[in-house]
Amino acid sequence: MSTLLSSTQHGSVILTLNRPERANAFNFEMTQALQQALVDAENNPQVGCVIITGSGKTFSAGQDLTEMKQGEEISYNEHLNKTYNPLILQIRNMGKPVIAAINGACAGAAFGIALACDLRIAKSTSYFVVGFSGIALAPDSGVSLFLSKYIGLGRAQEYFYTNKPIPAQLAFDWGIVNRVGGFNYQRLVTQMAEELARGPREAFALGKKAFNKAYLPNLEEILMYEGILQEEASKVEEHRRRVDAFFSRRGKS
Ligand code: T3D
Repeated sequence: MSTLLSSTQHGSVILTLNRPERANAFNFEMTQALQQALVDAENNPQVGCVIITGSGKTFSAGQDLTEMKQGEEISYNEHLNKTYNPLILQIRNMGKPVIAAINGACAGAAFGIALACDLRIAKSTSYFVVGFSGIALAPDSGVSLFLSKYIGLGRAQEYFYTNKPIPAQLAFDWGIVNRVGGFNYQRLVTQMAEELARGPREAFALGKKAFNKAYLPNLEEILMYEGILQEEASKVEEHRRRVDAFFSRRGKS
């Protein structure tokens, strides 16, 4: 079964993260598939809008921790520079609107990906978790920048330190999320995507560049810096201990 499903609907491409048995956590294969799908969407003139969502009950749990458990020798900085950093830049640099359709829990690097999208539409039962501190890591995937921009430095740090969930309604009140839907969630996503897919395409692409320059001029630099800090965090014993604890709590030591 493919780790990323792709379908088209009224000028939009829907990219569905598809590892529901692992809470749609990103392994290397899924990250590469998403990178390629975004290139294809950018190059396809039939596509005016991209939707990223998750299959089953989760949006995504972020990085697949089993890859971290196996890869004792992995350099987190190198890994970030091959995976989430280019992905985040791709989302921001593509000349088409990208909607994150948040169908369930969204944690860690997946939170960064969702925050990098142009809009977020959330199911009322969904929630966000910064996630990193739970396994003794620093924020990456642009979370340090995006989250503090959306909710302010004090709140962003609080939710990083405490790892408390941010429920969809609170995320809406704080401006992280553009729309929250209950029974009408799917319709909100479809209507918004259809509207954005109609364009005006060239103006949308230029407008996105303007917002990037105005609001995120140092995004690339921050992503690189987060990678350097994450490398340091990954070498601290507490990180390995917490990853092991995550799996032993679930009976998978
Ligand atoms: O170098 C680098 O790239 C470093 C970068 C790191 C970036 C990161 O993303 S670090 C943060 C990693 N993510 C987490 O720490 C979050 C861990 N997961 C959770 O906290 C929870 O699962 C959720 C808040 C996401 C809740 O999701 P939910 O309730 O929809 O699912 P669940 O029931 O918790 O999990 C379902 C299964 O997925 C479960 O397996 P089981 O017990 O049914 O066999 C669980 O173990 C598994 N799972 C959940 N998260 C992960 C995972 N497996 C691998 N990796 C995960 N991250």
